[in-house]
Amino acid sequence: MPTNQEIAEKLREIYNLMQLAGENRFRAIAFDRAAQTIESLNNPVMEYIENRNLTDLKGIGKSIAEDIYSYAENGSIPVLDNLKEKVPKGLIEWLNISGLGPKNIVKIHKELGITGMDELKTTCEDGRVASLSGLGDKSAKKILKSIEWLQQFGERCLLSEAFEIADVMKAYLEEQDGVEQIEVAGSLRRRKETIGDIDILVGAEADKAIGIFDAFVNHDLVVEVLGRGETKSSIRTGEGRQVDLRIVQPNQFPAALMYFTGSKEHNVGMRQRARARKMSLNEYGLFKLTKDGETDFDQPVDYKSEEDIYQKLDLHFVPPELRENWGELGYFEEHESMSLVEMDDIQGVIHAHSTWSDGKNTIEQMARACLAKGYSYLGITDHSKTAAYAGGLTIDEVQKQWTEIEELNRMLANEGHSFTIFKGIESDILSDGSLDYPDELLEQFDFVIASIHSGLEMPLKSMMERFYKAIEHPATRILGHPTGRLLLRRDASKLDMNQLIDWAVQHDTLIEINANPWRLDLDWRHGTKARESGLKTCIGPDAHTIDGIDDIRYGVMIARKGQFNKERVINTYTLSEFRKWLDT
Ligand code: DGT
Ligand code: CA
Ligand code: CA
Ligand code: ZN
Repeated sequence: MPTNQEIAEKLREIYNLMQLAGENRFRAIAFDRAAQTIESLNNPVMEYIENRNLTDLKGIGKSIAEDIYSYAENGSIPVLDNLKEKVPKGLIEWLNISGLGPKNIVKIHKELGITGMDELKTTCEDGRVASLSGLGDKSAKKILKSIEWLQQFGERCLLSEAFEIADVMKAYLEEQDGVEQIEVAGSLRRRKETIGDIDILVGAEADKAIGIFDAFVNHDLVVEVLGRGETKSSIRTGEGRQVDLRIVQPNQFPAALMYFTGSKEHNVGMRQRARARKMSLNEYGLFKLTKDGETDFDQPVDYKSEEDIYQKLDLHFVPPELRENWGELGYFEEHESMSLVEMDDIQGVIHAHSTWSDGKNTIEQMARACLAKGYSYLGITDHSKTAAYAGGLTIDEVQKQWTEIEELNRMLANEGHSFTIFKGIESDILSDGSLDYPDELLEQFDFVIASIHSGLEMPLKSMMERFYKAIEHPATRILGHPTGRLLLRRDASKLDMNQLIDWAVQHDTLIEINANPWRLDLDWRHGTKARESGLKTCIGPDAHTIDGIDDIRYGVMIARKGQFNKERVINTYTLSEFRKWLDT
């Protein structure tokens, strides 16, 4: 049974191919709109398919409805199949190149007669792309840079994507006969913001391994088996993600888990510590050394858990998120633990958009969703007026929005909820560093998130001046997604994050951890600096839909990796504590 997501993807594929095939633009856009409608449906699209009433949905006409019925019935859509035959395969990949739209793709393809990514790269380098009318030197350089990005990172995916695949796979493998222990390892267990491949580790007796691997390679997600051995198998999913499954003896599980969790650098440090204590640590376990300094496999050191292994090396347990070689071995030699924020600590949702700007849900829908998810406050932060592309609010609209929020708060209180919607704004930081409304208006918001959305490529010095002005502005409480990066897509702005953290602390401004899986900045790599400076943050989902609120989980993962405890995350405050914080 196709999911909403799957059908939306098919429709979007048609949209992309139509553009490349030079079809009528409005016909193509209709598919994109239909994809959006289905993506944001709150109930399964199958219900509409079964009732044959898809056309009841906004933006879905008779012909697209037929396409969807066809897909649900026989797994194919004639118009899609035709398009696939018409459009050279390589060109579809070009759509991933940011800054290269379908019109130019078709132009380059027709005029230079190329379809491959490498050919495109060469023709960007040798000036052929630049010589085409309407493209030029600058475009060629931009395309080249994007290709380099793609080739460098195309094999990686977002934490969120890997997390969802691993969740499904883990739940499935857990049920298999003989699985005694199971854990996700690798960069995913360490909660890196992007993931190369997904590593899963199982503890099972050797005679159970065949059956478990059989189940693994036959899972629905698998489109290709990359390798199958006695202790390890690898597969690829439809989206091109690789999953490695390793099976070890149950008694080896803790050492193997530590080894395959990494990071490699953390492992190197651990092995050195073992050697210094006349022991040897590897993926099979912890062993004594022989007189000649060789691993003595006949003399294993007893352990039952990762904790035990750390303890044998005179360390306290290092949470997986922190195993990145920033000095964690030194830290956990001295400290018993580091207190880290948890998902259950989060009390409120700060940084959310509504239909007043570019969000897909109304404030009331967002608020009720927050209530249902157990939160006790919501800080609505639509875009400010300069962000016209995102439906930024005029001064007049701000006033109207406030009236709506006050009414909603009264209504929720009357229903007996102890829940508050706060009047926030995500104000653009303009290129000179000023905020987007007059000071008198800014002061009246409950809080202001100041964010940069344009002019992201300024030189370092002017960028820092711009940030300073925004941070020192008395209305600014939070600096939003500070680097402007989009993971795997767009580089961070040039900035001196250490300086930014110092300024933020001096002016009692938070630096957000934006929980949108594409952003996840403040980057965890600044965690030590942030902790030592006492920087505070709030974990903001930057939600544009009800579902987007749940991205908070990824923000919490990054906050933990960035060494944040509960106290330094403002949206762990209770409603009354948060209100108090707003008043300071
Ligand atoms: P990724 O997949 O690129 O996001 O990053 P990881 O860390 O998951 O790397 P991966 O999948 O190549 O290997 C998983 C873990 O296995 C890695 O974090 C540490 C361990 N490991 C793999 N190869 C080596 C190695 O050559 N030396 C050491 N010390 N550890 C290794
Ligand atoms: Ca990996
Ligand atoms: Ca791997
Ligand atoms: Zn923003």
